[in-house]
Amino acid sequence: MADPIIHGPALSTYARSVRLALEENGISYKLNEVNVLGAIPPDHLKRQPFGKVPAFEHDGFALHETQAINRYIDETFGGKKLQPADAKKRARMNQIIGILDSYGYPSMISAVVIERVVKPMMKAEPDEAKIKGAMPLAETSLDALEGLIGRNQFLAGEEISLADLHAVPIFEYFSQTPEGKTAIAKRPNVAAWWSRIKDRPSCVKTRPQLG
Ligand SMILES: N[C@@H](CCC(=O)N[C@@H](CS)C(=O)NCC(=O)O)C(=O)O
Repeated sequence: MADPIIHGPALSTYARSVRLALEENGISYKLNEVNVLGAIPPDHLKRQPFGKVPAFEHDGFALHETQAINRYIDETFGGKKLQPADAKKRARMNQIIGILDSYGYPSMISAVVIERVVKPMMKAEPDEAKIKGAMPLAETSLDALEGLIGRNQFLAGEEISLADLHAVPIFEYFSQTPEGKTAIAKRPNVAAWWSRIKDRPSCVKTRPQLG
């Protein structure tokens, strides 16, 4: 069986979630560093018609959308299960992934991290109004996670799951902003989860180097 291929840059949060799913199971893979910051390469649009990363390939099977890719990885490769067998726990994991996709990523990454971290790296001024406008949604997302994690070790229970792997790349960048540092520190369950998970071997191995 050939190694799976992830098409996407190492800096991408969503590509990192897929890499984390493979790393957690010790599965080797090839990373094809597609650059999506400028014009999207036409061959990438054939893999991902929305011009996003990642796209994934395994044994001639092509797939995009991180949720679908990570469930495929979990259901195809042997090893540690990253989705709870219990239906209620699995629903909780999927709820958290939905929160991250719909509210967490758009506020914490698309607004706060892009303005506070990425734009200054490109010598551009951050849009303070955009950051301020996004924080209420980021805070609500963190409140939801704070309640759901409760006293669990991981976001969706006592075992690591795809919910954690969806969240780690978002927290990695958000925690580097002053707004993110403060917002995480205000929520003890989320703060404890982040400090427990951030230096896990799969996280260290895939940690992006900014700047
Ligand atoms: N629904 C997609 C979203 C992927 C996504 O938004 N990826 C970001 C990078 S982390 C991207 O491609 N951004 C480039 C852009 O929006 O132009 C998925 O789940 O894979």
